[in-house]
Amino acid sequence: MDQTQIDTLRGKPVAAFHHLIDGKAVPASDGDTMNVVSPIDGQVLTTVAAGTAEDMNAAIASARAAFEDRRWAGQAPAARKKVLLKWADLIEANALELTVLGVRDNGTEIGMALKAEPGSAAATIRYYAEALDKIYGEIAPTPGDILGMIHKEPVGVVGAIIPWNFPLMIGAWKLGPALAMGNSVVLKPSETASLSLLRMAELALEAGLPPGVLNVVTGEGRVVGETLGLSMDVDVLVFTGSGATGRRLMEYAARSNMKRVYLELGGKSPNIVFADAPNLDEAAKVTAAGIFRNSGQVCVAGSRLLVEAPIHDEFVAAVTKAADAMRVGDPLKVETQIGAVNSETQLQANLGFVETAVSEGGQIVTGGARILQDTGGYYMAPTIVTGVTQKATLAQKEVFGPVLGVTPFATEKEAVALANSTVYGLAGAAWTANLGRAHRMVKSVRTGVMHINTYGGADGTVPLGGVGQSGNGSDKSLHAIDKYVNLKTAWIKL
Ligand code: TXE
Repeated sequence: MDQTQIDTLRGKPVAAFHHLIDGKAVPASDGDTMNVVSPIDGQVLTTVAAGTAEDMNAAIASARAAFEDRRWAGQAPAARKKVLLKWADLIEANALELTVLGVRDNGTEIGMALKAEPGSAAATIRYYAEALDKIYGEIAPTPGDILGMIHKEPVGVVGAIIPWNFPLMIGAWKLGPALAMGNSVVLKPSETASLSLLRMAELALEAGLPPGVLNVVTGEGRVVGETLGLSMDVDVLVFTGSGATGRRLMEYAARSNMKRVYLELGGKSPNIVFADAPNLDEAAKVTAAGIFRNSGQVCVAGSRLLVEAPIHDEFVAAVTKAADAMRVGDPLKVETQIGAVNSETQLQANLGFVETAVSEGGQIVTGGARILQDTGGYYMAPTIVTGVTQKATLAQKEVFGPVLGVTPFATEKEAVALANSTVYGLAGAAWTANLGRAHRMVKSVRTGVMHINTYGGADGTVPLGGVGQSGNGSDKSLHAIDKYVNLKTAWIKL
């Protein structure tokens, strides 16, 4: 990463963005716009269209028309592959521009953003592009003079609603398999992170994706998101975000056409450290990174540290040292390790969680406060709270901020019971040199993703999904494709 190049890009004014509907940049039907406030300094960066229900319906109609006339689904798989591969190349070629635009919008530190955003989006789109002509139907072993065939068909119009923490990466997790399978998509990015996604969608058109196959509508969730959720013309809804919104999407589906709904929701992921962990220093550093990078705004963040009692004090001291050494600040400086919190609202929510934790008996070991207020931006010190009981709010509710709660345990059985004591089940980790225990933890901790002696793993070849109230269905890997196809049985009399 070259700081001079980054500084040049950050100095550029950002023109107003419109929706992308039917291959064209379109303002809101009533001309309304929303300010985009940069979390770096609290200043207005530009505007996006404040979408109306009418705008969303126009986008859905465009996607429906594109699907019905088969302008994309009807192309040969090799042709679709070529377009998607070109799109991935364009994302890579414009990676720094996309990253700086995205960071100015959402505040993620640039080192992480460059890899996790365009880097991962390009890899994801390429992965599904390469897969698309290797996925086809089956001939069933049906008896006698009748042949049973199973076709895999695109579902139709996919509605995708995504959050602000990693718009390109999470957007690509939905767009890659949906478009590879021949669907049309209407995507609604978050109010507080639309810009880089809109730019990435423009690149899809440049790569040759036919107009109408991918539409992006910006605006309030309660307006355009709700219209998408309630539409009779949307066949599948895919979502990453909060449990409250996920629940609403299920209601919308029930109240409209019973569209399929796939949710990737929050987590309260346990990071369990046993006294026999192979390298406690390494575990401490990875633990700190596993909760504090991107200011804790990571769905799989290891936000609950469960430590075996005899090493509690020593390990907390090591994690505190690692946390205090992380550089918080301007996310567009290459040396920054923790950027800005996405919005003032989120920052206030984070501080509220810390206050509650203290009122419930927790002790702040480090952090706990807003910092760098003179920048006008939204920054929070990495925060560690000890003495968090199993029933405490900090042990039960997702903060989505740089706040780590610590709880000691005495036995493996207790560790598992604590780990499984929330409504969530997204990710978790266990640190141990005992092979049998490692396998037992993978089996007994109720999550979609489990790490042993590490935290995080970004490869697209494995699924990411949760159990319990962390969601259903998975993003990533070939398994994600199932969400975007219908199985159709054909009986042929021979
Ligand atoms: O989420 P929302 P927000 C959690 C995290 C965070 C909290 C709130 O705890 O603090 O959620 O974040 C759209 N119909 N996570 O407010 O509201 C909205 O416009 C249709 C965890 O950003 O769920 C945005 O595009 N759509 C999570 C998207 O939903 C609606 C990542 C997500 O916003 C809608 C994000 C409605 N009625 C938040 N209301 C993770 N674990 O990865 C909102 N939206």
